Amino acid sequence: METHVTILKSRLDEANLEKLLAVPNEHVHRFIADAIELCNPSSVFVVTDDPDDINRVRRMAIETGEEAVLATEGHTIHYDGLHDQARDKARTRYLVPEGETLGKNLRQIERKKGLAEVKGFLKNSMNGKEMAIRFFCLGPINSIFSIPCIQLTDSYYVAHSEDILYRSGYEYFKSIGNKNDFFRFLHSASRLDRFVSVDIKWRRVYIDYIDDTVYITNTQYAGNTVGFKKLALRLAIRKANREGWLAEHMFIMKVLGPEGRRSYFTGAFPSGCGKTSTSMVKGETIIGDDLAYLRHHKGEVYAANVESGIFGIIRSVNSDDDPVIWNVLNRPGEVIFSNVLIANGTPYWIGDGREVPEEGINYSGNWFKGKTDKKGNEIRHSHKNARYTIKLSELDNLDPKADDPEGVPLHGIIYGGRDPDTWVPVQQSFNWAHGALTMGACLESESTAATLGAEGIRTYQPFANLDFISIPLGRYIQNHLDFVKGLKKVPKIFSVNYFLRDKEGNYLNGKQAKRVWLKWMELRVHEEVGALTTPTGYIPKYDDLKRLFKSVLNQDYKKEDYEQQFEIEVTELLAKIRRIRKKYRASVPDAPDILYRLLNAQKYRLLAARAQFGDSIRPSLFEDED
Ligand code: SPV
Ligand code: MN
Repeated sequence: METHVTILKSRLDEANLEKLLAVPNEHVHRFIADAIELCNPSSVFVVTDDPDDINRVRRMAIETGEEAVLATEGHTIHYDGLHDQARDKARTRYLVPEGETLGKNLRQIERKKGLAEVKGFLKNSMNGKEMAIRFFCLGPINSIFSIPCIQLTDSYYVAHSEDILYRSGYEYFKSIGNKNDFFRFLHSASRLDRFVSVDIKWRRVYIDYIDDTVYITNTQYAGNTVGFKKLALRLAIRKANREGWLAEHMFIMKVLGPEGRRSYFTGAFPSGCGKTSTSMVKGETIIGDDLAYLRHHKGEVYAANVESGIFGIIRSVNSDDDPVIWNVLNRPGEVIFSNVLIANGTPYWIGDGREVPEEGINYSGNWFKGKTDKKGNEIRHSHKNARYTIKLSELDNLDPKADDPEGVPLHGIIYGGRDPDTWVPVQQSFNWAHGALTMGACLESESTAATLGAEGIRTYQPFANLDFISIPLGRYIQNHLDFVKGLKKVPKIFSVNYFLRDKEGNYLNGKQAKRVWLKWMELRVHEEVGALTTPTGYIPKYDDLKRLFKSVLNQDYKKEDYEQQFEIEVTELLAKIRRIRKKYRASVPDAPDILYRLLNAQKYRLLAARAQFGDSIRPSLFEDED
């Protein structure tokens, strides 16, 4: 008899053993047996798709103390402590075989050394705890998008979050036979104090792409620990690159056109830059808010949501701007709140539009107004990166095709970041390569609280995916360029910028303007509205926006606002090209030549425009597109 089955027999009780052995896959058995030997849990619970098993996961999250029940039925709160509040980029590394490299942009460690280190931390880490075994499917089940995966974890908060966020895949695993092509995640929160990982300095997220396995320890923050989110994305990007498709940090939504026409868009924005709020705007429907797989189907590009839930930033969610989410967060139903303030069983967060209670409990323990940390810095009542975890099925604006195994046909792709001074609010690229390279590959954004480190620093964020790109960046870009070769229909590419500011730092657009930009893009993908040709792309004409502002928002859009918002700032745009080019020259040796050619062409168009019109060019000076 194989040794791994012997190990399973000695460590699982009869009921759990039966559930596990019903998955006829020796690779699954081996992965789990090895992990049990390493982490040494006191018990093992195999979670199937059965509601009884899933209910037990919910109960255990409360029994272990990782979640606490709130006043509203189905609501729970989880805290990550003072120091485990965001993705830890510095301690997330690829395990790279000796002699290989993934280039300067990616953090890496020699594979054998990294495996020894992280397995050292994982050794006996589940002593006295239970290991939960979870099977899921990324993308709709039984579709061209499906990727089976397994997570082993000693955190019932993590296991519970996964239930809300992903499609349960135990039966699916049973159907794939002895396939070895699945992603594996092994997580231990390790030593806890008041249910929070304490040995933060030993926090590790190590990605072994040779075995499609990720090892995670000494952290509980979902962005580090829910393997199917950004860790699976890293593995999926490698798989996509091998197989000729795209794995992206993108929402998917439907925008309604005239006479009920349905147009589907994806949008890539760095964390905390309006991705979720765009996918949720009033009047349209959502398919996903964070991760998309894009594949060829019927000679076109089709997109599917990797997930089935939202792990969303709660800051600034209020009843006026986000009525759909607000309702879900304020009525009975399954919601995990994390790192908000709880007072009298009710959650409060920054920007919720309510008065902040005098005291309560938050991620720092007992909280009161004016509380400071050891360094004397104020501890706000709710963390800036506090989150809510909900199922998409809770939303009133969920698109009927959200779970369609075929995905949805993609009409447009949008790139956006926190950009104070370069990009106009919306523009369309001249073609796929121009969009992928001058918008996707040139995306810059000010840093946010979604990752550890300083906020507000302008960083280069190609495709809003840099944190997760797991192959040399030049290859990733080339894969993008090659992706549409030979297709009958190619999606149009746009950029948006919600964060444009004037010299005094005031935002130039209201929060609702994005609804107008979406409608304009919808008309553009069907070639039903004209545009002006600027050096950086096609921009809307004033009259079209005026009409759309009226019909969508019932607002009178002023010509002077248009002139200011869509001004082409040549000096800033040239500086951006110089910044980006320097970055690519310094750290992306395999960047395709066409990137530099297109950036150069853009530079010369900007210089020619400056020679003719000066440095800040009002949009109406540009001509109609050909
Ligand atoms: C993001 O930060 O981009 C998120 C949340 O979507 S997580 O990646 O899980 O931290
Ligand atoms: Mn994200």
